[in-house]
Amino acid sequence: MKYHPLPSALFIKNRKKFMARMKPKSIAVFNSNDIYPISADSTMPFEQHRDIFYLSGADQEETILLLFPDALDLAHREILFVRETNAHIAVWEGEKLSKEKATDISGIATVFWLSDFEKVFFDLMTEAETIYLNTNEHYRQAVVTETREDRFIQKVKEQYPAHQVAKSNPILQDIRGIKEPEEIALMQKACDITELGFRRILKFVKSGIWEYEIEAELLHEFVRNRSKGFAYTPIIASGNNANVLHYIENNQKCNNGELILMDVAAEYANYSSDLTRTIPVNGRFTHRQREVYEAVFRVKREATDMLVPGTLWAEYHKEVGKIMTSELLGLKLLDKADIKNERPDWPAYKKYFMHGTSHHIGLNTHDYGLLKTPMKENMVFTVEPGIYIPEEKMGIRLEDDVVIRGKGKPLNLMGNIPIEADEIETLMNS
Ligand SMILES: [Mn+2]
Repeated sequence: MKYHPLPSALFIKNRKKFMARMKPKSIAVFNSNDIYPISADSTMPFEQHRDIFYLSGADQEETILLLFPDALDLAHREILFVRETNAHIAVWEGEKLSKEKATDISGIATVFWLSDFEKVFFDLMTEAETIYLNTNEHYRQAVVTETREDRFIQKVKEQYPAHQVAKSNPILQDIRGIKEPEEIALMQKACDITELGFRRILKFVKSGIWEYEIEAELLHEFVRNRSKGFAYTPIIASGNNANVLHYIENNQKCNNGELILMDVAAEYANYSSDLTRTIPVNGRFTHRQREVYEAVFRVKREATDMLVPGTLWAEYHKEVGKIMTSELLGLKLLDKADIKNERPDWPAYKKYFMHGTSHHIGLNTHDYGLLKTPMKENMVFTVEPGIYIPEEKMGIRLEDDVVIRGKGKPLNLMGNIPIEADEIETLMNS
């Protein structure tokens, strides 16, 4: 791990919150992700499952967390199972978690080797009535591969048919949606690393540069600041490429007079940041580019102000739609007839702004978090309006990450990252 050690107090708090929501006499189990194969003996870099990480801080493959708040033996209320290391593994793969280290990281006193799991689990299941299974219920999930968690669920259902089952995911969606101060500090760190990358880019971009050269500069800056790299696949889209919302080829030349839309951000300690900036290739916005830029920026500021406790996500999106509609009228992209004839299920503004304005962010870029109940303090959201005009070969999106506060406007974790058109121009020309 490149990141500095994290406070185990965070994971202790997180488990306490989860266990407070469990039914009497119930066990919850959380599995690590698999290491995914490419082919032959090569594998994808390991990415820990965010739920076991959130509850234990264990960032190692094959780790299992078991929670059993009503266990008769106090030592069995929280157990971490880790892969047993040996001299051979130490030589080939390096240091793995020892039992002591696993306790340090997680704050869990009882650590067993993974090979003891079946025996211990069977014994504890005889004391339990309910088993919590961790299915993926994220609103955007589309998983076709079988995860380690899926295999565990199958096995439990076959081997323990008399137990009741319960769902971990709704509890996690709720508690992970509201961030602890330690988590906000880690997200701030991710945003600060992103800022370093963006400032580097402002000095680097000029006519004739290639999109992948920008990607390389960012990765360099992220990794040298202890990030694993991009929090999500970077979008570096010059000119008309910005009108492909998930453009990730990043293989085109940036031409004089075009804009570059960059949806690029660093992770830190598995926490995401999510930034979008749109800058002129040659360091100067044209009159029209600036006009559209200012419109997006105004929508972003007004949307941000609405992110306060009590706001409903769906209503918020409707309000942002209204603000965007008036900006598009101002830009002469829509006229009154377009508004009069719009369909309630597909308002006219969606022709130029077809995606959502905000999503939860945290351990996942599109994070867990309740969306149908009023917003609460310490939820963290992106704010990312955009205007996409294929007929003008231009797309502009601006995005920051903000924390909802108890009173007043949200805290912008990206408040130091240049966004004013004048400041962008000054920095690009200095
Ligand atoms: Mn986003």
